[in-house]
Order: sequence, then structure tokens, then C-alpha cells
Amino acid sequence: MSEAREFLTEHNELTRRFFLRCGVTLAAGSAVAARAAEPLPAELAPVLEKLESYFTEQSKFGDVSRGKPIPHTLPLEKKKEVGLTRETWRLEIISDPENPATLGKQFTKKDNTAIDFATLLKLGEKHAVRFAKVMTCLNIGCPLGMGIWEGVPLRTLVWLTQPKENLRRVFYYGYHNDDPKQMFRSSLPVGRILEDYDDLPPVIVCYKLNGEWLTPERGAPVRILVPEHYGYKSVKWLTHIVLSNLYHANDTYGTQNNDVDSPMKTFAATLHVPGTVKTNTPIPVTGYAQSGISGLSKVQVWVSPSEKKWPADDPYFTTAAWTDATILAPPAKWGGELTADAIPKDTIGFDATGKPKTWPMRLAKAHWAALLPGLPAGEYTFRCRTIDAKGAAQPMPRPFKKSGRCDIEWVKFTVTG
Ligand SMILES: Nc1nc2c(c(=O)[nH]1)N[C@H]1C(S)=C(S)[C@@H](COP(=O)(O)O)O[C@H]1N2
Ligand SMILES: [Mo]
Repeated sequence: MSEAREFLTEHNELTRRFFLRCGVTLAAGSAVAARAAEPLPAELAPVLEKLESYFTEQSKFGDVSRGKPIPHTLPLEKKKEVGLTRETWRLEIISDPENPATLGKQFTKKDNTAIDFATLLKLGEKHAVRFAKVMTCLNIGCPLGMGIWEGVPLRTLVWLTQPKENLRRVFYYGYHNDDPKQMFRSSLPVGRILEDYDDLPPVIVCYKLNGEWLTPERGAPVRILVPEHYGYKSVKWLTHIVLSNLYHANDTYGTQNNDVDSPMKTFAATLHVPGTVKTNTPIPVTGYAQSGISGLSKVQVWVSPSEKKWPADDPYFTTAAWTDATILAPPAKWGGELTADAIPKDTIGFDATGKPKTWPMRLAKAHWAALLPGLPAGEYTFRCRTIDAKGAAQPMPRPFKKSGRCDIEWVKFTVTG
């Protein structure tokens, strides 16, 4: 047994003793202490200060945009011409010619009844909602950004059509250079649009992010935002909503082998793991977790010597000596360029003073930190995982790649003299 491995068999006990011995806590009231329910070891302070902001500035979001040219790169004149500005935007809401829904009314450009931006804002005066949500691409895994999204519930627009029957699916798409091959379409069962089951916020026709108008990259002037889904359901540069009697999904993303009935998963990833550390010196690590549809109860970490073989019949390391990391409390500063750093009034999930009603928030990010005990010299592999609020350890209960990224992340590091 290598020295390192011998050490790690006692890992659990040592971690516990370390925290007791360490006993060093940060000054009460400091920005960092404010982020944890329990005091955190002082060694974590430098890496906690470098954590990313909780909300993401619009311009710092990761961008996933299709099209040749990409619609947000069109010159302003062209944007005006094709309805990609607030002044020229028009939304058609129609029955699907192939699987017609029975509607009392349709909204079309031809009849000059298409919805314009002023009408949408007018509906917003009465119906607008806002909620926090992390934008994640099913295939990229790493969140693109965390925001407070604002708009009118899609059902408000659906009801304007006076639907009677034969309505089972709603699909929608955005501006795609008038080239059918470039169309990026997503869809939802109508029931999800009409009713917010499982305590979800509504699906919205969205025009603001973090209190500001959407930027062209984020889908301006208007995009769909689906709280519980991966990014591909949140179609940008929205131009058409189609009410259909189709009984199944018809998302463009589905034709690319993606599982389009898979809401967001819970998983953890690292932000800071040092590449090289000194022997017997505590190791500060940080990361984030995405709380998916089943919530988040724990983040856990585990270090093992890199040369150690693991039984093939335990691919998810369920029998490893995982220890709990600390999920950080809401941040002292939210970031994301929110005006006065305040949560906009009446944001779903926040109280009247702008405090989150629950923490960690579902369908959002949370940050975590751990101070690993010092180690003897060697090569090590660090892993992190989540336990969701139903008790399932990552990557369960839905481990397949094409239903959303959730592999257990690993990072190697070296401990030397
Ligand atoms: N019209 C349109 N909407 C789109 C896309 C697109 O290519 N075209 N990409 C989708 C995908 S796959 C993702 S992950 C999100 C990314 O949103 P963001 O670019 O605002 O971060 O946008 C979605 N909406
Ligand atoms: Mo995506």
C-alpha cells in the first residue's frame, strides 16, 4: 500500500479531525463568511474571493447561435428589415397547416394582426413574470450563464387565439435567414404551457435579462425561455408560434440524436483545483453545482491516488470515500450588472426584500467549497459529485450523455516536496 493510499483510507476521519483542529474561522460579517451557513476555514478565503459572480453579465454569457450569417451579426439596417429590432419585431401565432388546431383567431403579418413589441409589453404590464435560471446547453454541459429572465407567460399569447380543441403541441422558431434549412425549431406539450406543475415558473416569451433588454446575442428582441429545460428549448429571435395537433416532439435538436424530453440534471463541477500543492498542506477547492429538476441536497468530493484501479462494476464510484463539501449561502453581491445589485421586485423564488425563499435554488447554480486535508507526495485525482434532493448520486438517475451532461468530473493534481 502506497503512503498516499494508506493516508486516504483514513481520509474521512482525517477530514473530520482536520476541521476540528483547524477551528480557524473568518471574521463574522465578512463577505466570505456570509456565504456559508457554517464558518469556513480561513485557508479558503483567497479562492472564495476569486469565485465567479453569481449572475452573469449578458455580454459574458456563452453563445450558442446557429445561422449563416448568425442573425445577431446582421447589420442594423438588415435587422430592422427582418424584424430583429424592438420597433420592427412581429410575432405570428398560427394553427399548424399540417395538424391544425381549432382556433378562434390567428395573428399573421398578412392580415396585419401579428403581435408587435408594444402589444407584448402591454400584456407584460399585467402578466409579466421574472425568475432566475441557469442557461445550459445539453451538449456543452458547462453553464453558459445565470440570469433573471423576464417576459410574458406563453399561455397568455396562446389564449389570445381562443383555442377550442385539437391542440396538443406548441412549436416555435425564430428568424433563420428565410432559409428553411436553417430553421431551429423547438416544441412543448401544450399542457406544460397552460399549467405550471411541479412548482415551475411559467414558460415565457422573454424580452429582458437581468433587468435589461435582451442583447442581440441573447436573442433580441424576443426569445422563448423554458425554466426547466436545456438551452435548445429557449429559441432566440422568436418570429413564429405554431399551435398544433401533433402528438409528439418535433424539435430540430431531436434530429441530432438529442433526448428532447429531458429536463435539466443536477451535477457538480470544479472552478478551482490547484495543479500542484505542497505536501501536508490543506488544499482549497471550489466549484459550482447546477441544481436540476430534482434539486440539490449535497456536493461531495473525493481524492484518490491516480494510480489506484477502481472496480469496473462500480463506474460511478458509489463505494468511494466521498466527503461533503460546503454549499455556499447566497452571495453578498449578486453581480450580473443588476441595478443597485438588487433582485428585481417580484422575482419568483425571492421574498419582498430580495432574499431567496429556498437555497440552493432549483434550476439555478450554487457554489461550493472544500478544504482537503494535506497529502503525502504523489499524483492524485480529485472528483466531485452531487446528491440531488431525492437522494440520487450523480450521474444517476439519468446517466446518458444525450439527455444532458452529468459525468462525474475529475481533475488531476500533484503533491510535491
Ligand atoms: N434561433 C435560435 N435559438 C437558439 C439557438 C439557435 O441556434 N438558434 N441555440 C439554442 C441552444 S442549443 C442553446 S444552448 C441556447 C443558448 O443560449 P445563449 O446563446 O443565450 O447562451 O440557445 C438556443 N436558442
Ligand atoms: Mo444547446
